[in-house]
Amino acid sequence: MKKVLTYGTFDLLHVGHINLLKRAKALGDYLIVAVSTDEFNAIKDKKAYYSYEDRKYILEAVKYVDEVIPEKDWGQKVKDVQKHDVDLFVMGHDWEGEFDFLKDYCEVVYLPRTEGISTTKIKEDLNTIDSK
Ligand code: C2G
Repeated sequence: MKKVLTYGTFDLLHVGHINLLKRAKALGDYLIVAVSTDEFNAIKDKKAYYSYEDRKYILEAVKYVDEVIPEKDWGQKVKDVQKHDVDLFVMGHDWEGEFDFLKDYCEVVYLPRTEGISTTKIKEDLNTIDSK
């Protein structure tokens, strides 16, 4: 069984996230998603609309996702790959090269991002609607 691992905040789940998860799952048999905790988001200087618990619950309902674990810090990836016996690490290409150190432990693939959508854009567009 080929195990795939990816990380992210996955706030306000949108087609860009789904496209990433769909393609990541297609590269293996079992997809683990490490979702940033609210505390780690603060370190990433991100304020998610949904709590960690809600973002985890939503992702667990996505058919491409087999398991959701917490992402608590930048330094856990090697341990996660080893603990979960991961064969392939996948991220969007906005992270190209950032996680190449994992190549000593598993395959590393960066996939093209989905253009025209992001959680930030959703928030900005909604704010614009409200102000009309
Ligand atoms: N993504 C994408 N296309 C978009 C938006 C996001 O492919 N239009 C991908 C990102 O490249 C990432 C994943 O969806 O692989 C999750 O995106 P975010 O929730 O923004 O994750 P991020 O804040 O980049 O956190 O340790 C890694 C970090 O936790 C990554």
